[in-house]
Amino acid sequence: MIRLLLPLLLVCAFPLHAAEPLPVDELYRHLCAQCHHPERLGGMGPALLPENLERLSKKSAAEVITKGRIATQMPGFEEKLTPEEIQSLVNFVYTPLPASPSWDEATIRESRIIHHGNDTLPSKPVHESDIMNLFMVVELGDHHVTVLDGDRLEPIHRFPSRYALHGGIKYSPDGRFAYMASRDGWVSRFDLFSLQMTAEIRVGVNTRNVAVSGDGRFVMAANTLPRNLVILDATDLSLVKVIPVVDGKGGTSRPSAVYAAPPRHSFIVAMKDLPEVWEIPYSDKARPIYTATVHDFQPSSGEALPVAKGPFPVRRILLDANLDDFLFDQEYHHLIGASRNGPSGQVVNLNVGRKIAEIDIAGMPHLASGIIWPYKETQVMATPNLKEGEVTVVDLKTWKTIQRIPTLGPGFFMRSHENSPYAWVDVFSGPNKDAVHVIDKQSLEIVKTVRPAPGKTSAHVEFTKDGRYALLSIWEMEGALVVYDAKTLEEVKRIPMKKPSGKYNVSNKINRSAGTSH
Ligand code: DHE
Repeated sequence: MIRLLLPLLLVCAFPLHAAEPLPVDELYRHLCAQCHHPERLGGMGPALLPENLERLSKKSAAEVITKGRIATQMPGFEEKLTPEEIQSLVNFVYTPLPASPSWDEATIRESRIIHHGNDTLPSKPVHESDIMNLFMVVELGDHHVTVLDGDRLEPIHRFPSRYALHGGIKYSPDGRFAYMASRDGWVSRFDLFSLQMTAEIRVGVNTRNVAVSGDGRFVMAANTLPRNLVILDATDLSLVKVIPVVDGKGGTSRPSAVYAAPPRHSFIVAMKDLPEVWEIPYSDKARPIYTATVHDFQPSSGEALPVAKGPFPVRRILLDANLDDFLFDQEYHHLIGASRNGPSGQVVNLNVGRKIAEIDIAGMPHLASGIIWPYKETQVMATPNLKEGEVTVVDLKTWKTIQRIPTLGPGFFMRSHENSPYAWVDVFSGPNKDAVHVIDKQSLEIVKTVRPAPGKTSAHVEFTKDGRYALLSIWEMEGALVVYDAKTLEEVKRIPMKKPSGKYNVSNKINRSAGTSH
């Protein structure tokens, strides 16, 4: 109780508009440090560092300090602070720390919270819903997650999440447990049988995303602060290993993201600041794949280094360029990546450990959102573009760009399903942010553009398990999920939500549907 009341007690104890303006670090120490940590590394409240606040404008930060944040312990300070003091606090929290903060193994271990031990969990679901057709929907507006039944298209549960979840929610291979990461380093494990959080751990100060191994034994988190990879035991989130991201020559890097590559029995990590891709096997079954004979590569300057020894050995694949964004072909033989500002994309054959082709996808493709489908005699990959109004379609046999589909503006997310003839892509920014295009996967043409809430951002589609319905977010505080019949493209219903962002269907995720993110 005291913990919950603390922010209010601190505000009450602070004098109304002090006669002498206090220096900003004093203001911070009196009003913020208790919840946000004396070094701004986060505590009950989120970390207040530029890296963690990237998604919050300074104007919105000033509003939060002034009015508080609904449904959290953050009080408003408008009666205590002048607008100038509020602005000085905003500037303070957007100033980088003089030295990179440390978040060592002991700190990680100490942060772990067991909410419900595995021995207390039920052996059957406490609800009637089909686990395989559940969605977890992230509601960024008030930092909650809704569990939605994809058959009845109704929410069955809603719970508070850590501040600012980012990246897809990942599931254990049987679909029972969900793993989610917040931008400020919390990894949480949620049980879809009992609908409760089982464990949480803070793995770093700023985290990019998490991946779950194909055998369900490990979770890997990619951290940008500190720059490392953290391996957790998936059953209780206990710490297994920390791997610093270093190149042996004094270079370090932020990981772009980590993904599991289940057919390879490994995790794959690309780097933002080093021209390298790392493959980290989580099982002894992984090794033979590296030596498989592959005939489709040409020599490049890249060179695969020998696999290091020890648990979770790191195999470093050297490239010509850093990769900000990437995805895999369905077999996980190839990684398709690009630098956000690079002139083209590159294809890395993971078996031989080399770049084998360049592809013409200039203009900031958002490859993490790329999807794949069969097309004529081949397979194609299609990606939205963060800078240009274009969906780029690439043949996965020849690595040639076969179509550029003009859209009404830059797009963020793209989705389809094996049972749907259509791919959906949003127009995330610009004057047409309310538009979502529906593309025919064979003619490669836009066949319909929906605008479910004129003037409001509409983005991120995901399908039900059978591909019958497509669920789309109205990305607004008083937003909604809009459910479309995926065949007729007509609206079926709306479910009110607080700024819903990503939604993740258990079956599509664990079966690695070619139409969704993995
Ligand atoms: Fe994301 C996924 C990177 C900004 C919402 N985003 C991802 C992934 C990466 C990534 C690498 C895949 C990780 C995974 O799913 O495990 N995102 C980046 C960026 O580099 C970028 C442009 C800048 C940044 O600040 O990190 C960025 N992302 C955003 C946003 O501004 C969005 C719209 C709102 C937010 O939450 O911050 C946003 N990103 C998302 C969502 C996913 C995501 C909803 C999961 C998509 C999915 O369907 O899997």
